[in-house]
Amino acid sequence: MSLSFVFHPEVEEALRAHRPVVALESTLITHGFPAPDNLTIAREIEAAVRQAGAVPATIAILEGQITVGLTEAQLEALAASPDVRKCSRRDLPLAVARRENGATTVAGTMVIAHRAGIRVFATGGIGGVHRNHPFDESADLMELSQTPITVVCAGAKAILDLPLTLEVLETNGVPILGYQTDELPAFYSRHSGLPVDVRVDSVAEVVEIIRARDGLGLSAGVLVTVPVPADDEWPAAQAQQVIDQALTEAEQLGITGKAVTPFLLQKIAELSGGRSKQANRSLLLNNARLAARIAQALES
Ligand code: PSU
Ligand code: MN
Repeated sequence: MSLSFVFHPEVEEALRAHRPVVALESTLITHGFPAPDNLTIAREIEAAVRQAGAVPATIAILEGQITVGLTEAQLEALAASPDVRKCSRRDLPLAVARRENGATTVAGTMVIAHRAGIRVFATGGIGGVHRNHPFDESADLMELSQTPITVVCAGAKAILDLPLTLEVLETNGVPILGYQTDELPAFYSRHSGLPVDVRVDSVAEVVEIIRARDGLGLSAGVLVTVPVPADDEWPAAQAQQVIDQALTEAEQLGITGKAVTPFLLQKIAELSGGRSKQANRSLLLNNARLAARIAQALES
């Protein structure tokens, strides 16, 4: 027996009619931003997808029910809920069986979006290999190797070991595209000093690569990395000190496992005095717009 999903009527209709849909994750709402910013930003991301011509489908688990596309009331409830399980692939059956509320990470969102027939997903940053803890490798990287979704992101945060993250993605067979950049963006910052596999300058080029992947019968996702808009960049030189302090505090407090990423995100927000939020919000909206354009081009 396979589990049925609950679809927002607008998402269901768009999928049936082969109109563009963009999947959105929910962990950034529950574990990425504090209330009330989280709700404001979640709404803004959905609006950005719409303005760029696609239907947003925020994915979450509500009292055990896998839900694809949230109503305004569901989004509000999720954003205000203090007790939501952060769901990567391995957490999905736990949240469903126990009738819990769950927020999906990049990996969790990819699993559900793919089964729902959605091909493009916009987020902020993917998880990766943690610095000084090479065995703490986000399940996002494994998921990208096995689920053919196109993930639009701003690279990965410098809280991670970016060179090792690239190595794992290579091993996992995940092509990394730089959208109008030769360099892997580092989330808050436009620069990492590391190369992408290929630079693309248009949506049409992204679509050609997705189609070639499909034509080869490969199962890996495609990672489209987009630098944060220049006006909102938080340059690496300034962010580094805050990032180092957050890492030191996590180490001192003995934070481990799935708590590491949310802890670091919160610490950085606290220490940066709004600077990280400006960059984070800007890159999320930018990624949402590009994802909508890719979804449109794939359906045409
Ligand atoms: N990176 C960010 N913001 C986020 C996350 C990552 O810059 O909100 C979230 C995403 O949902 C991502 C998850 O999939 O954290 C990765 O967690 P972990 O490292 O435990 O796999
Ligand atoms: Mn981890």
